[in-house]
Amino acid sequence: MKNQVIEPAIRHFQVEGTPVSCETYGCGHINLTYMVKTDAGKEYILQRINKYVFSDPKAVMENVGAITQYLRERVEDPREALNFIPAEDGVYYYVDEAEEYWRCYEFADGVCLETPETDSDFYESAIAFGRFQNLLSDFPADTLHETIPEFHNTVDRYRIFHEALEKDACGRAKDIKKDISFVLTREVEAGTLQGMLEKGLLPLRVTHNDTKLNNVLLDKQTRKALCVLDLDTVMPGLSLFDFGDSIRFGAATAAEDEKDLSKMTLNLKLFEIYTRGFMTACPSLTPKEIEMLPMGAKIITLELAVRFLTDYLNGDLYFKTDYPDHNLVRARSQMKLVADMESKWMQMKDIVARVAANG
Ligand code: ADP
Ligand code: GN1
Ligand code: MG
Repeated sequence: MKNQVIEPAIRHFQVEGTPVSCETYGCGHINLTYMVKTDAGKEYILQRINKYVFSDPKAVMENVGAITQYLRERVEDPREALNFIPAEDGVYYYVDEAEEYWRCYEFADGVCLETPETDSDFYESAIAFGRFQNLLSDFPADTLHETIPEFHNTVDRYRIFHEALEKDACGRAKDIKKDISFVLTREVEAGTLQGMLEKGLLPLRVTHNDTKLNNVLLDKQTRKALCVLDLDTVMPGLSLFDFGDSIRFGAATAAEDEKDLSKMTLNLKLFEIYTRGFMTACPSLTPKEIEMLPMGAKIITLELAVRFLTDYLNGDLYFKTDYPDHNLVRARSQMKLVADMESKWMQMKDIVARVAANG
């Protein structure tokens, strides 16, 4: 969408040239994102950080700054790391009069997809996220702020869901009884990975935590993995959720907000392709992690259903929505995907075992 106004915040960053256009950009659900062009022929991404989601934007920027610097020292091609533009005072964010936090990156010129156009695209996204996690395996995890506490603690996500259900702020619960029942009947299973983490059966790693296909860029010419975006939730977490979230989004046969549920299934071929890519790029996965990969995909999908449903009950405060029941539509598509994974469970397990054995 064209934005006639050039966001004044851009003037506080050390960009090359004078901004000549500013348009909303991308399909992210959280931050307000603009693409800015200047008369010097340069392109930038300008973002207003969502303060409802990130209560401490300064901590977010400290994490993102430390991670990009760490990556920059280790990648072969400088295009593999994001490039933040400093504000006037040299820090990587600017706070406006309304106490809103802004940041600016160089526009990374690559292919950003909502659905894979080819099998190879999806394989490359697995390489990007797997490599990202592998590169961060020695990052000092204790220096990272927890930008969203208990982000992928599924047990805690259910606790928050129960609170929203009890409160029923918009009187919506009465019309979604079947949906509520779907997630509640799976509540015990949903805690499996959190339980294993607490028992020390799964390692805590530095993970991306938001591994949607549209958070990765492919090289325009070669279509190879180029750069991982959206580093706001890089925190200690489970590799299984990084794997699973990519499957949830990219190996599904329909968009996250598809209304026709018959279209929403798991594409097993894409599941296999991603599994192969992720295991190749991330060779340090333990046998237990590998065994639990299908569970990572199922639980994160269920977690998203719970998060979308919670936000629907709360009156759509967290995720950007385009129409009144957008979050409910999203929740239902995720539930359909969970049901489809359940029906393909043995095949998912067989695929993982086969890839682990043969590569
Ligand atoms: P959100 O948290 O709202 O998802 P993102 O940081 O993922 O915000 O940005 C939203 C979208 O903007 C991305 O999906 C991508 O399309 C685009 N984008 C973000 N940063 C860059 C960048 N540095 N270069 C090119 N495109 C970007
Ligand atoms: C949000 O920011 P974005 O659009 O990449 C969300 C993810 C969800 C995703 C669902 C910080 O991701 O956790 O999985 O929407 N990010 C945050 O599409 O909550
Ligand atoms: Mg994003």
